[in-house]
Amino acid sequence: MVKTIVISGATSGFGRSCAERFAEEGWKLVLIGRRAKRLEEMWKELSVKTDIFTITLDVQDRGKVFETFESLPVDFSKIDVLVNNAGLAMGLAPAFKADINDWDTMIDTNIKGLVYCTRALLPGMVKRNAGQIINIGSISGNWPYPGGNVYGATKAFVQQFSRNLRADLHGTKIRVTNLEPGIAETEFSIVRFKGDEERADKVYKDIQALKAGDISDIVWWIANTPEHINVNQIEVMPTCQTWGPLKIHRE
Ligand code: NDP
Ligand code: 8X3
Repeated sequence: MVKTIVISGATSGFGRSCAERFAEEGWKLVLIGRRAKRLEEMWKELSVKTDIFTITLDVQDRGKVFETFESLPVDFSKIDVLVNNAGLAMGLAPAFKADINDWDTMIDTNIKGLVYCTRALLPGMVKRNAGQIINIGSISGNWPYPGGNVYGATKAFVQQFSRNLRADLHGTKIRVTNLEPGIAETEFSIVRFKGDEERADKVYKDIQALKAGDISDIVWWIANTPEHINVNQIEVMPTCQTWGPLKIHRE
């Protein structure tokens, strides 16, 4: 039986790489993103390999998220895996200088968007007593860093939400994982720095950051673990990334 995966944030980075990987393996894809042109290009590229349904959708829009998932075409309506990947960081300013609009956008996307997609698809999974949710958290949900303020806090939410989902799904066959990557070279920093590509490039200068394909490999592995195994959480960093010491301010 061909499986179906929903990937939010499929137009770039981890999401795009997951789409390519799962298409290669013959899964049916439901791809979500705001950039319609990219979705169209991906449909053209990947539909030679598998069946694809693309949805231009902003996951911040609660009404549209529910409407969309309630009206999926029959062939794409039995979702085996949901990858809640759509997300972003905006800015790196300290909390006392950060743009409050950026905070709203991160909360609305990384928390509320993820919650909407989950809530919309979960009843079907429970009814079928089958399914898997793979949330894309971040090391920033585990470890603080200057300027990480609301971004990291949204990812801490994702971690605890993932665990609480497991608690609610006790006794079902539905599995939930929080995958927590460290620094990875995608469009993430271009978005964080609002299109400043020079600043974004500096983030990855002279380092071997994680690649989108590293993460899609892990997503593929999680999705193919035997049904009796639930991977609760996985934190991955590139080897070049480690923790800093605690800082002490001296007068
Ligand atoms: P990219 O910027 O390359 O990809 C982000 C994706 O999310 C895009 O496809 C974008 O599509 C989509 N997206 C953003 N906002 C929305 C929205 N409101 N509705 C629908 N789709 C949306 O970044 P990454 O691939 O790196 O990021 C993917 C996830 O991984 C994010 O949750 C991020 O926080 C997380 N992460 C990233 C790390 C990194 O260092 N790169 C490390 C740890 C976690 P579109 O613009 O078309 O809507
Ligand atoms: C992205 C990783 O460390 O840049 O979630 O916040 S980090």
